[in-house]
Amino acid sequence: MRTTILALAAVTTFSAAAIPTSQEFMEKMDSDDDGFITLREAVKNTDLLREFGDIDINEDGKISEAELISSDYGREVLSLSV
Ligand SMILES: [Ca+2]
Ligand SMILES: [Ca+2]
Repeated sequence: MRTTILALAAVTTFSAAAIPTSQEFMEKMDSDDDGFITLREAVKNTDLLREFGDIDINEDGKISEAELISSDYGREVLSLSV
């Protein structure tokens, strides 16, 4: 029984550590669901916040999914098979 619980815990940990898709990442960061990550929403993620200026290509103060995908940060963080 104890082995089963440990195995389940291992599986859960593994899936939680899986690399997110850009859509999952946007959903997680985009608190108000407007399709963009604003600076205020990016505060939750220090790495993202640090790269914010580089990711926000058109400098409108928010990150779209397209900007995220085309950024170095996005390529590193997200599992993009395209
Ligand atoms: Ca938003
Ligand atoms: Ca932008």
